[in-house]
Amino acid sequence: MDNETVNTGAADKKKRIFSGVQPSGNITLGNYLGAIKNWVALQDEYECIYAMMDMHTITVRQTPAELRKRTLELLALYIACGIDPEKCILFIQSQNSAHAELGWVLDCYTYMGELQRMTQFKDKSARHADNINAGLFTYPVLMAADILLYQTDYVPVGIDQMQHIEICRDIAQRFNALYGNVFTIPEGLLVKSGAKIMSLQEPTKKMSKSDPNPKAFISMMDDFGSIAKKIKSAVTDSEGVIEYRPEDDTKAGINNLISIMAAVTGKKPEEIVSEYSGQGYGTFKSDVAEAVVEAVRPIRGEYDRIIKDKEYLRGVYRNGAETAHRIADRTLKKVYKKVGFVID
Ligand code: ATP
Ligand code: LTN
Repeated sequence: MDNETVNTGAADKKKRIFSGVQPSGNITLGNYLGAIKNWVALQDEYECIYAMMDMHTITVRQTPAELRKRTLELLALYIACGIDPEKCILFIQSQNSAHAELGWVLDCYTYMGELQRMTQFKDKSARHADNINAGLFTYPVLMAADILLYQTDYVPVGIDQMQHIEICRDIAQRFNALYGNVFTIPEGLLVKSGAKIMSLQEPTKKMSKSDPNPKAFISMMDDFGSIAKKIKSAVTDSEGVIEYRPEDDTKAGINNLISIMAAVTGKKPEEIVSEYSGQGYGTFKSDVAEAVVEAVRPIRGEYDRIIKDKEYLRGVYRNGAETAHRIADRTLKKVYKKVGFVID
């Protein structure tokens, strides 16, 4: 984590963090290492708000009952990973109407040309050519609303989301230039290791929970046997040398396994390389598999316990929505007043 971003503000006022994951599928090891794991470390130092981004999820067609179920599972997983509902605000995006409301206003301050450049839009519209809906196109505007509503200072995300953070900053700066200091300008917060975990089958592509090939990703819900099997059958190269060369695509598979090992053990890639120098891929893969299983095991234990307690989970998200609404409403009122809506 970038230490320069440690709270240096007024002693009594913690800086604010906002982030979220879409309940769009089984949460992957990439989501965990690139995002959720790092949120845990931030909760003592910052005021943290973490949401289940269900409104973003419907930009791609979902089965309603599944979406509802996965939203709760995601909340249980956040808590199982160590996010403490006593310290953080945890809520479901659709339970705070301010997101859609600010999203609409910001739509009117965002240009088509800016949105057309977004990589995620280009990727997803290619993958879902039969459903290129307007929501998929304006996705980054809703994401900007999510962040700006809370006067967020930092947004911890994986590298794939940095383009969305940039457009959020542009929209906020444009709005502030017109109306004065309405929004805090947020910054993305990247982790050093785990910021981009790649597919196990096509290691030049990011590991994605919506990948149609289940061998390409590790789900946090996979049984331990299949986690090990997927890692052992990960695509590598024929060179047979354990070296970390992030700029070399022919080493993408090994680079990725080294990154995964680094992220789960907290070691540096160079340390791992020297530990395994001269050894074959087989031994290394077995050790990576074991390290990943050991990282996932305690989370799964907690998850299995928490997911059964629906009343507890309901208490957490209801409570979270109430607090989130209260904070967001202050920003929304300010925005409505600035653009000329009658607010009393
Ligand atoms: P989808 O496949 O449905 O687009 P996704 O797996 O890309 O989903 P998101 O919900 O878009 O996941 O992302 C949640 C968080 O996880 C974001 O902060 C994102 O940057 C991070 N993340 C997603 N995939 C990876 C990955 N492969 N490596 C590291 N971080 C990732
Ligand atoms: N776009 C993100 C999910 C997301 C998000 C946010 C992350 C929606 N709104 C606000 C951080 C802050 C994704 O696909 N990972």
